[in-house]
Amino acid sequence: MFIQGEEGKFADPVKIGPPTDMSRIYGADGYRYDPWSQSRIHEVDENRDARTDLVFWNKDHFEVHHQDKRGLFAQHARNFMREVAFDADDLDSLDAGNMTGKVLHSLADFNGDGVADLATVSLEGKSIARKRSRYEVHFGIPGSDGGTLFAKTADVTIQSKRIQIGMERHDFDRNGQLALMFTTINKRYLKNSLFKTIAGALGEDIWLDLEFYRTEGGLNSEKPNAVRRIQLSDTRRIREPGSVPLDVALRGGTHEARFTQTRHLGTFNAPLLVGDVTGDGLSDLLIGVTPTALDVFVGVPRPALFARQPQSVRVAMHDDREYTWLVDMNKDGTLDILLHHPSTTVPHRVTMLIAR
Ligand SMILES: [Ca+2]
Ligand SMILES: [Ca+2]
Ligand SMILES: [Ca+2]
Ligand SMILES: [Ca+2]
Repeated sequence: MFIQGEEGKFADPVKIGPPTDMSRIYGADGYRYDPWSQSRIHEVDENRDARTDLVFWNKDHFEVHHQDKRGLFAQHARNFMREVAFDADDLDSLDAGNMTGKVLHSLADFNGDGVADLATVSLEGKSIARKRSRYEVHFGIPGSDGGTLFAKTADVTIQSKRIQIGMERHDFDRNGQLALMFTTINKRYLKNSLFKTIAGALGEDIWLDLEFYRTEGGLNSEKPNAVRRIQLSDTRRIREPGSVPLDVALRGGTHEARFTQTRHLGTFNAPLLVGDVTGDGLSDLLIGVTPTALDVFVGVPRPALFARQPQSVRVAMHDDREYTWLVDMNKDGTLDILLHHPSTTVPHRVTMLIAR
């Protein structure tokens, strides 16, 4: 890590984290596949001095590089022990073998008390019928030495009848309180059968649920505050088989091998964007629904997160989340939509939608 100072000079580099497994990083056509996430560095304020520190898991303990007043990170890491048991810190380990285990998901302040918390994800059950997934959050406790401890037992468990294949954090109303977005899949889409193959050939689509949980005043894991659906496969390409193997579902659309896998060549992840495109400070949810339409669920104040009915925007969409971004192109404080349409036959195109 090279930190640039005020005069443009870079400080001495700091080596952080385990060695990056470069074999899992494919060329530049993977916009979303970054070596930084491959190194599994967590950004939290471990010593609670209001400066973000960098933490990583090193085989059997955490190591933290504290940030100093100048914005530089300590050359030497300090160890802190774990109290929470898990098998690995690498999410990729869940999509291999019989796909069971408990993995460190992330360190972040989930309950907004300023102390870092620890989240794990577990998969249990060898067969799809017995498969169960679970996210657990262990709230951080201020340690007597100024550091952070994690409670041994989970404070919050978020379970679903469906299989949770991913979790992202978003601060939807920019009040420092995170909301969690789980992507889940019904088990019936994970089982291949002659019936599913026929249904797939007839165009039955696979759907994912997006389950949103607010965390204000503690994480309520009983029931999501909002659920929206997103289509998994893209019927514009080859017919998909109406089911998807769990390992492919767990890898999602941004993994390194998606261009070389032989099944599920079609777009795995339909466009999904979260950000404020209306300029009211509340994040909106944008989902690509057809090649020519984008559904915009406008953000609303709590307890709901989004308007019930979407506004449909007509636009030649890219069918792949990989090529869509929200960026403020004209610097007016409202996010705009940027689409890259790659092509092997004609020059690449870029489309911009400026939010007004
Ligand atoms: Ca700190
Ligand atoms: Ca916390
Ligand atoms: Ca908004
Ligand atoms: Ca703008």
